[in-house]
Amino acid sequence: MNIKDETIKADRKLVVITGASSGFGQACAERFAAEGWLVVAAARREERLVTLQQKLGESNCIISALDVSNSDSINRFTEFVFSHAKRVDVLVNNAGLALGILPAHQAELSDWQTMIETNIIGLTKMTRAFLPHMVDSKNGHVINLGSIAGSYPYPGANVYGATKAFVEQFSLNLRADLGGTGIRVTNIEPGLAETEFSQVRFHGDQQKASKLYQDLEPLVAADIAESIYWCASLPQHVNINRLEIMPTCQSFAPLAIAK
Ligand code: NDP
Ligand code: 8X3
Repeated sequence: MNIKDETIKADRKLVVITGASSGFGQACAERFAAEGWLVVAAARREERLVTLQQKLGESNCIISALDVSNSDSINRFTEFVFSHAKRVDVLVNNAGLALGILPAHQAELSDWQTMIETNIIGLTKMTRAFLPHMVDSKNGHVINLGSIAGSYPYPGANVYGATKAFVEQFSLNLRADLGGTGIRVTNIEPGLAETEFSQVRFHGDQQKASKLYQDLEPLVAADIAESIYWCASLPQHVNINRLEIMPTCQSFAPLAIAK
């Protein structure tokens, strides 16, 4: 963590972004910084965060190591943020991943466990850590990264899709609990988007990942960052509950009937 005290105390809108070392998270950091927000960018790969900070400038971007699947790391990170910041305006719970595309009876249990620990438990703990501060300051917006996979089943999505269904319902239930507090909650539900997502899903098989996006126009990280920024920048009395976004080339398949 590298931070000058006066930077974080400055009276600027502050956004905390998890998984800011790549894809949507990195694009969000760039989008919010471009609008004058102070960005706290967190992820496990610190060297990536250093490059991001160099690009955005130290006065616009604070970086911190964070592993959302590790409770101590979440506690250290939360303490760090709130020992310096008066308030957090937006928390973007973006850190997440899919691992594997095998059918349920062949999938790796360890992949399932990592997805659950990251996409469900990590996101839940981050939210629980930040919410009391938001409620106390009567200010805040939790923006979660769900997925179309949380609403629509497809072969191989088994646990990944289920984690995103959790995120969808958790986001709606947060809205119910936070009624009257002024805290906003949004679930962003993107479809096919070209980031490092598929490289991670295919366990580093770059060729397989690139092939998925060949001959089509997927969403790109900047599209999602724009949507997230739009939700955050709407007037305080407007809450986008869910925002489902697909590339135009993606739509729905017929239901499968086995014969
Ligand atoms: P990327 O793989 O490009 O980025 C994922 C980010 O999550 C990285 O910065 C990674 O950082 C971070 N991350 C993963 N595990 C952890 C962890 N344990 N602790 C902290 N950070 C972690 O993928 P995307 O940008 O595409 O994905 C971002 C989110 O969007 C995910 O939740 C994903 O499920 C969701 N999504 C993606 C879609 C797509 O098609 N791309 C569509 C719908 C939703 P590091 O490894 O450095 O920790
Ligand atoms: C990622 C989108 O369609 O690959 O959440 O599951 S999809």
